Amino acid sequence: MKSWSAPQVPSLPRLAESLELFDTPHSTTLPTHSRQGAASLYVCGITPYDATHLGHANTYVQFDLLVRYWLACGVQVNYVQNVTDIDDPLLERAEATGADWRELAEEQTELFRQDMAALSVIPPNSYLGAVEMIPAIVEDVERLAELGIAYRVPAEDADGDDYYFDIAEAESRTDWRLGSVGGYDRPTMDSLFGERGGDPQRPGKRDRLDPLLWRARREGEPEWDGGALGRGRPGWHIECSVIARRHLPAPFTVQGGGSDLRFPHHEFSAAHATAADGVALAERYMHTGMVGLDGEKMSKSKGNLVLVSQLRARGEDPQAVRTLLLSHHWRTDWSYTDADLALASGRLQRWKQALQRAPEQNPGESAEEPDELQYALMSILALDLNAPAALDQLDMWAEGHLAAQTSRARVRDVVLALLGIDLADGSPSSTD
Ligand code: 5CA
Ligand code: ZN
Repeated sequence: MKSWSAPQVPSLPRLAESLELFDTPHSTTLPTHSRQGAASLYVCGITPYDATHLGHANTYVQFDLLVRYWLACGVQVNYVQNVTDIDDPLLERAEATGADWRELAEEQTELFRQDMAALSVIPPNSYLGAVEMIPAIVEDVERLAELGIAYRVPAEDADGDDYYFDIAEAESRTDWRLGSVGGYDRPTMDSLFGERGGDPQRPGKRDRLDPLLWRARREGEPEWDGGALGRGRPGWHIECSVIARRHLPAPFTVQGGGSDLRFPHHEFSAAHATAADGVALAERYMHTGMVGLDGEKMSKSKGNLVLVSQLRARGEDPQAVRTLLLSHHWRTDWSYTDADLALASGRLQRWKQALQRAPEQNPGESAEEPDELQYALMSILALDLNAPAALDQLDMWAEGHLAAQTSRARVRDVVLALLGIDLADGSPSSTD
């Protein structure tokens, strides 16, 4: 599937990689290395039944910082993202609005691409829809069934059987344990499963948390050839498990998404991978904080949304939106207010004005040597991608306390490459 247009990313003098990231399974910050100069990242993409809200935008902008940090260290990044272009919420929304589910998905995915491009998010190297990956998903579910880690559950309203993942069997045969990725205890998982797309009450399951792998054909639902499984459509966790492993070397460096994906989604994507291949899915699992509105998590199902496309339509500068997002640490939950966006916008203007005052030339500057600002920003980002502290450094620079001699062009390149914020772009203050 086509992704979106890449923003300009200036190349900077290289600095050695020394990254530490907070890893959900270990519940602590751990050194995270590329392997032979290559890092691999999978971030769970959108379910395209509604437009990109600030919560989604925050997740992708925060992972964009990781990509930018690696690139600045000369690491080769292989980034994969999916689009859940077939799943219950998409079909339910299409049904409720009388739309064709494919058109709804394509329309919303296109809007997402535009929002990501406007926010200067570097596109993934591979952008893949669940639908185009169904043959590979079928292969994996067939394999799990052959291994005896998937089992059939008869469905009254279908011709064939549904397939479920057997948690107990996977635990007895692999290193994976329920809770080992998301870090939740059983009572918490019991209470989250139903809220997050699971079907704990489904009769015939061996464990009420066993997740769906393949849903047999139902009247009125889209269906695909499932080989030995019979016609139907894929479950959710197997989608990301397969897309990631078909396009990245497992275990890949980082699996990412919002904290709502700690359980069940990332728990079971990892479990499916270990059960199918005997290899862990990823080395690190990063979960971004939830963005809310009026004290509640922003979600398509609740409808309390601030859409990126609406902010753009009302003339807000996407760079100010990006500044607002980066003023929060990637792991923090926070709530949107218009007042905070206005503050971010003012901050951006002050940086743009400071850029105009920066010296045109710095005789001491070399193309191979990082300057003081790049050192400062990269050492802060190396410690768990602390964007708010990086923005504080920019405030210090704008007030003349840091890297005052760094040339205008170098400051622009450093800030643009590392933070994706263009201080020379269409600045009203640059003309006054
Ligand atoms: N398609 C699946 C992942 S495979 C999905 O969760 N889609 S989504 O459209 O609901 O969310 C897209 C991404 O945004 C996910 O990584 C999700 O964790 C993240 N996300 C969703 N809501 C929020 C929020 N309120 N704040 C921050 N991130 C969010
Ligand atoms: Zn996913």
